[in-house]
Amino acid sequence: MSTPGASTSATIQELHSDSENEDAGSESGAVETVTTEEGGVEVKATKKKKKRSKAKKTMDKIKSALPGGDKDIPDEILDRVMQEVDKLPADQKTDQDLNQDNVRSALKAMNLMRMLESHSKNGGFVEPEAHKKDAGDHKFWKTQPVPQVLDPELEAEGPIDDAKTIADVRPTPYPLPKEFDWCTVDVDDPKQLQEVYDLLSLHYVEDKDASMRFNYTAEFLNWALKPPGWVPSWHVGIRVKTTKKLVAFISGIPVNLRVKKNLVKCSEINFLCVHKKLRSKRLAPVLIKEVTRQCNLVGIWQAIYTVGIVLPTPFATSRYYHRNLNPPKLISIGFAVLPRAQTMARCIKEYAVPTETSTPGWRNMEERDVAQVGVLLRRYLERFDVAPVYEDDEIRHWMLSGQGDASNKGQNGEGIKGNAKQVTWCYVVEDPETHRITDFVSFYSLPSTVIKSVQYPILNAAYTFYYATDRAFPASDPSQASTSASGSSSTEGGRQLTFTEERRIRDAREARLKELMADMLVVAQAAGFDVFNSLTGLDNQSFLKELKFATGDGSLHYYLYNYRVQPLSGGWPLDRSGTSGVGLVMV
Ligand code: MYA
Repeated sequence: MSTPGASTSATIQELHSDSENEDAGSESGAVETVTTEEGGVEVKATKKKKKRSKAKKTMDKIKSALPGGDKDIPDEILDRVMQEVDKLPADQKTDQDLNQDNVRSALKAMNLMRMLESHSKNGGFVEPEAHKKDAGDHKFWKTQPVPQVLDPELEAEGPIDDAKTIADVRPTPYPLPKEFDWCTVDVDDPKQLQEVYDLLSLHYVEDKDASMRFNYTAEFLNWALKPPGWVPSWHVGIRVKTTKKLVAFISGIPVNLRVKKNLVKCSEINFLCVHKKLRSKRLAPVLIKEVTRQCNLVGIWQAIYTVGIVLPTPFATSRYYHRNLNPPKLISIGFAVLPRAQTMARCIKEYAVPTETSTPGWRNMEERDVAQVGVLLRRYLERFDVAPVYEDDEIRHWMLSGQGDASNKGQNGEGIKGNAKQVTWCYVVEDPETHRITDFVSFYSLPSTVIKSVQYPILNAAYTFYYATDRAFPASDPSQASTSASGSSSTEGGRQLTFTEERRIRDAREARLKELMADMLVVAQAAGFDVFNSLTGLDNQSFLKELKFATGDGSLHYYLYNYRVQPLSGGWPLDRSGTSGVGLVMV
């Protein structure tokens, strides 16, 4: 999930709203509680290997050598560390663990560990008022195969539960209170898709003060819920028995996720929503268990999901950033604040972007680009610890199928200029001489309802999606980069890169990303978006500051179900590496 919006002065996070203002139909107050623990999966303790991995030993040594610990990781320190690494005998230098990105990611992950440790001790992490529970207080989550606490010594990465077969799966749905029925929502049926839209548009994620709520459009949902290989039974709904009204929903879609070196077949869980009048009745746990059962029934035992709140236990945390593209509107709706010392005219000037893109070879992505974009993106995402592995048909789906109806251009939705029903905007950079695709960028459109504004009922927000540039790859000649045999960013022809070489690549990648993202802002503003939102995952840190993204207060936490992995960097706190361990974007 994403976040509906935030002023740079107000906290963005998910809200368990008490609001009474939405229509609940006849089901209001009709339920007692749902029994939640039946069929709960027992958590198996993971056996820790006694032997510590080579990487861990290296990190421990580096960490203990750092003056003042690893809280801030200045380049000078990394320089020193990497210079020492460069001096090592050749056989040790080829160790994959000893490159700058790995050293930095490990040090940053230690930061996350510290923050989460402090959360569980004093409830002080990110959203203290909403999350006072210790792991043991999570009546539902403590029964699930998720890490209950952060284990800084974790070495046995992998599935948590013992392996099961489909025969072990409960054959019948979990019981619901007698007023409700399960349903599979057929999102191919426009009427049922509209029902999901209606539920989410009134009851899905809001910001902290309930001033904004996501408004995922029907075309967005149609795109997000039906990637190649989608499983109809993973679109789980709850209806009121008498009226058939849809009052709760959860969805899964398939994704091949690479977690470090392992390929994990997962479901990506999203759009969990319970009608406001049915909150706090333990329907969420039963929805989660039912979608888990549906996944298990087709042999899927792991899942990935993102949530704005802290549950047991995130493996990474990213922060939201916001680039103002329409100061008068954002200030009017309270999303941004006009600094006391600034006039509106100056603010508009401050956030103005050029009217034309400047990258030579920049053009819309088309069907003929799918294969090249696939090669480029797959290789780019290999640089992250956790990332999807998309086949070409998935690239085609995520990048092109969301582009709407190109034969019907004009005003799309609330003033967005684009194709009718356009959800994604995707661009490639084609080398004018070789015609090779050297870069690709994309963003998606996710409006929010501005609940309290009459003048501006909709906030048009663009969100950074996937991108890739061949400047991230090691090659003496960048134009050769994407034909290089090596898939790793830290080796060239099997040779470990020196720190200087790594830094040269990092600088080239950052410079290129700034150019590309600057052009994304140009097309987003020209299309009429009010704000461009970005998380700190992927390499987004590289461009946020320079392109005038402001820090939001919302965080997004990444979770794996039935899979343990060491905590890793979600790109926050920002540092000069410009990168993170998270190569996944969940819409
Ligand atoms: S994140 C978006 C979530 N949606 C919203 O925020 C929309 C607005 N809010 C609501 O609709 C409700 O407040 C929801 C909770 C439905 C969120 N993820 O029924 P309850 C736990 C996981 O009385 P309600 C997204 O879509 C809570 O800690 N658990 O609460 C990804 C407590 O458990 P415990 C959550 O407020 C979803 C229990 O539920 C969340 O009426 C990933 C209380 O239940 C949350 N966002 O309803 C789901 N919020 O006592 C996990 C609360 O233990 C997928 N809770 O603390 C896991 C993988 C499954 C597939 C596996 C396949 C192998």
